[in-house]
Amino acid sequence: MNDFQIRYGAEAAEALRAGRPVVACESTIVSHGLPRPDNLRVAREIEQAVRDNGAVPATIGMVGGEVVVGLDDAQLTRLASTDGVAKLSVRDLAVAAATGADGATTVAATSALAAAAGIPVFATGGLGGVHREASQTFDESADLTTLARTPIAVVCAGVKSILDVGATLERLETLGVGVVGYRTRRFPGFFITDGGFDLDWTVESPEQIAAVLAARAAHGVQPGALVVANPLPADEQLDPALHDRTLADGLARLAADGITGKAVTPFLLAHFHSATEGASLAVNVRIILRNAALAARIAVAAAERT
Ligand code: PSU
Ligand code: MN
Repeated sequence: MNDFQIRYGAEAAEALRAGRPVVACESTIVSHGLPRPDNLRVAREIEQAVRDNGAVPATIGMVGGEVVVGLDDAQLTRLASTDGVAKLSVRDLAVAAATGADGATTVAATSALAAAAGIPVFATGGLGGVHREASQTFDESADLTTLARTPIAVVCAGVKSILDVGATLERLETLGVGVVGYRTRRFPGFFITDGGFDLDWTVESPEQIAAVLAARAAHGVQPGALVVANPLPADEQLDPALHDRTLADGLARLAADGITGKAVTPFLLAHFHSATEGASLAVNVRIILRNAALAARIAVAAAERT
């Protein structure tokens, strides 16, 4: 636990001090990835899923310029319900702090802050990655380069199919980020169970993942993250035909509206949620809750080893 310019929620601070299992949770999925008012309910359900599986949740965000690890309910409500909450990657944290901003942290910023706070496991929905047409736009999420230098396990359902999944996997390899499938050898595509690519490694249990984390730390040669890819069961995924139609339409609108940069991911997610009349939202929520539960079980297994 590090207290340099980080405010801790009471419960998270107590659990970290006592060496009890803690799971970091992300705020950008709440403020920019899910529509109101479902987002606040889901944020609370994520925390409950962590608790139900034996760990303490610490949702991370920025309130009035202060980084908070373990947002309380009033702070969570503020980030979920007010306009003008910034989307903060790592590079934004210092500027946002100095200007007293409210902000939600992306996978990149949440991982970096969680690792600084001594939290070994982080639950999210899907990673950012290499966008389609990145060879022209250079749009690759800072999630990837941050994970290359951040020692944390990130439980996710792969990367969204709105991205270039193959290119993202190649970049994770280049950057030295570990990737394992949880009980699968196929890399999931977020809304869909199978993102279309094989994985080299599969792990079978939270205990085995905790053993991977322990070996990584013991070797001391890999500075980066472990991505734990946890697919939705096939019967819970978004209908692949509906998915493909919605994606094609969303990409066309993106081009027509000239949306670029950090607005791309929120735009495409909002398009999915409205175009599928909530079907993608229900799938998105299932994904996050399943990831929160698995992350908690990994945190429990990791705490039992020490
Ligand atoms: N995946 C989701 N919902 C999200 C995001 C990812 O299912 O809201 C967010 C995460 O915070 C991720 C960010 O870090 O999108 C990536 O944005 P960008 O592509 O601008 O780096
Ligand atoms: Mn981007």
